[in-house]
Amino acid sequence: MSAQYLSGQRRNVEAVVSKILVVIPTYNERLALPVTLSGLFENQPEVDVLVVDDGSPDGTGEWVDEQMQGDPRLHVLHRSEKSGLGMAYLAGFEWALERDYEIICEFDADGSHRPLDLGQLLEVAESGDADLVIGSRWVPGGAIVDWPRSRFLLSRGANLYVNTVMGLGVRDATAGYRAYSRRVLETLDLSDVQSQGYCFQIDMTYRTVEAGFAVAEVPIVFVERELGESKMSGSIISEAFTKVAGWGLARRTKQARELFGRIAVRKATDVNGSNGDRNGAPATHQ
Ligand SMILES: Nc1nc2c(ncn2[C@@H]2O[C@H](COP(=O)(O)OP(=O)(O)OP(=O)(O)O)[C@@H](O)[C@H]2O)c(=O)[nH]1
Ligand SMILES: [Mg+2]
Repeated sequence: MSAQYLSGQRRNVEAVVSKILVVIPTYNERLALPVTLSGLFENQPEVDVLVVDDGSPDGTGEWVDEQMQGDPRLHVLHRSEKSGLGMAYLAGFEWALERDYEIICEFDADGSHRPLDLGQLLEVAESGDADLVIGSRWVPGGAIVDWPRSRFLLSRGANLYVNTVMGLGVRDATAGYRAYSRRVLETLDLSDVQSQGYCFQIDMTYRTVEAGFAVAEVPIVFVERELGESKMSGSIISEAFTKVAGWGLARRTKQARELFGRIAVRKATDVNGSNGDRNGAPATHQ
């Protein structure tokens, strides 16, 4: 199913029934995480948060340990070493699926994702109109604040590349602000996902679309981080470039096969249909 653009309303917390987990991967986010967490709980006090920390040398994980004492909504997964955004999210998803969360969100610690936009994503996720809701920078109403031109071009270029090569019909396939319904994560073979950097987001989008789930994009305002350091690197960019080329080839080949298969069946139906008429027997084909 193709993606659609939806502009959600502020969520009516009174009507909430879903159990929601926001997964936040962290590596050296000791400066940014406190601001992010307080913003999140202020805007959506009923959500739970799981921080997946890869042994941050700056003490992010230990800080979460302390905060958890006074707040049952806050949880942490400590992992021994930095092994990429993708692996951190997969560990978080596994943790969520072992519990009774119905909507599982992705959220960056670095201040780029505004907590006040989460209501829109949850509104659409809870409506059941989509199984994956993406907070999109590249649909009408979406925006980016304070990004240097190089980052703007990288994100825009990456999404144009993904759309041209793979044709997923998603404007912001690299976005890391998301809400998945539980059944997406239960259905996909997560043990097969190997992507590390923001390629993980493209990988998950691809699998979600291919599995036939509905994807919606709601506009968000993305803000450049003010605290801490970016983990973007050349290897993260080249991982995405190479993998997208392979996925694009596989997807286009599959689409071509399906198209030729449909044409072949239609031709066989036409031939057998006229035979069937002549013979007075129903047409069959294998
Ligand atoms: N657990 C874990 N978290 C990570 C890892 N790499 C990045 N993160 C977290 O993933 C989120 C996004 O990472 P960023 O460094 O902001 O990377 P980005 O958003 O792709 O790049 P920028 O736009 O430059 O900020 C942040 O919360 C990071 O702390 C990792 O290897 N392990
Ligand atoms: Mg970031």
